[in-house]
Amino acid sequence: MLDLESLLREATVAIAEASDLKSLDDARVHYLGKKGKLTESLKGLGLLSPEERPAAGQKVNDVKVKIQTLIEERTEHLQKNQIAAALAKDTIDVTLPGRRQSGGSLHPVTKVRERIETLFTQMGFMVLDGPEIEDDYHNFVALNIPELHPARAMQDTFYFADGTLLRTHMSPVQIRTMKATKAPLRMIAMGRVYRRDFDLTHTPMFHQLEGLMIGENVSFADLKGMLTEFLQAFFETSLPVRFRPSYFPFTEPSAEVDMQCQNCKGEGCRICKNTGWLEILGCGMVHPNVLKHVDIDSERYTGWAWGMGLDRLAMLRYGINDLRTLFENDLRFLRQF
Ligand code: 2NL
Repeated sequence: MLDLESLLREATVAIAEASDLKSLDDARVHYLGKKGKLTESLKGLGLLSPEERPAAGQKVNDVKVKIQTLIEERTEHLQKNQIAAALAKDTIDVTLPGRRQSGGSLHPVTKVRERIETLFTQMGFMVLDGPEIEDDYHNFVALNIPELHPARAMQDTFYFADGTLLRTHMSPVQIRTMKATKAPLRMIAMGRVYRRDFDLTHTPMFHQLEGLMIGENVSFADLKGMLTEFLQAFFETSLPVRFRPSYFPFTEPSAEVDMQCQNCKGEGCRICKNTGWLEILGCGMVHPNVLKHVDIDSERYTGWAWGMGLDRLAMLRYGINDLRTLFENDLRFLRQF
């Protein structure tokens, strides 16, 4: 019984020194458990006289309650510490932005196509496409391209074993449309075309725009006016444009169109090879032989047509300096549009 005071002191220190819930529970078992020190003291009560027993029992009980209280307080303290430590370790910054789903973007050539579609639709043109696999007639013969023209050679055109080919320009779409709808007609066709050409400035597949207008009294002046309007609308500025005589088998007369280089405003730079001008499209009055092929009366109707590369147009509009970036599908490049 004399040990009770020192037992309480000893327990108080042990409880205060328990650094986690596990060692605190060990201390509880050590003092209050079935084989613990206090339980042993209770057994000692039986050795006392009946008169001494109640007071001694009360003392043991007091010590037990005190130890229990100390353990409860320590438990509460350690639990709070444990929660605080866990919170400090797994901090979540609720002000951080979430992980967003990155949205897709349109390819620069697609953006250019959509822009051109809007501009020409406003001027009453239909927007059409046709097959990428064509035949000799629609790609060459109907366009007045002679049998021995270099474009028809194996080294310039992709041919299939059966004599069909990958269209080399968008003209076959216009041939098919003229045959089907006759005159008058206003249309553009944009799509993939193929040529056996692969270097810094050529890819075997590229995108072309061709346009056509057929009607009574349609003249070269209409061609000049509409193409100038188009280029100025597309580049959103009243840029100077010049027409140079040229030759295509499917137009007569034919012209090539230059626009002022917008990079240097005509001063001369790397992009325009110091000329101040960029060759941007080819055009002309539809050759009577072409009209004959599609059964349009060339005495009653005249028309003009033009063709241009969409990839080059996209490069000029968005300041892209390497054609190949358009076809590599590098997301770091594509995400910028
Ligand atoms: C170029 C420019 C051109 C045409 C394409 C055309 C289409 C028909 C009838 C007459 Cl169906 N012409 N298209 C006309 C002039 C120029 O392309 O630089 N081509 C190599």
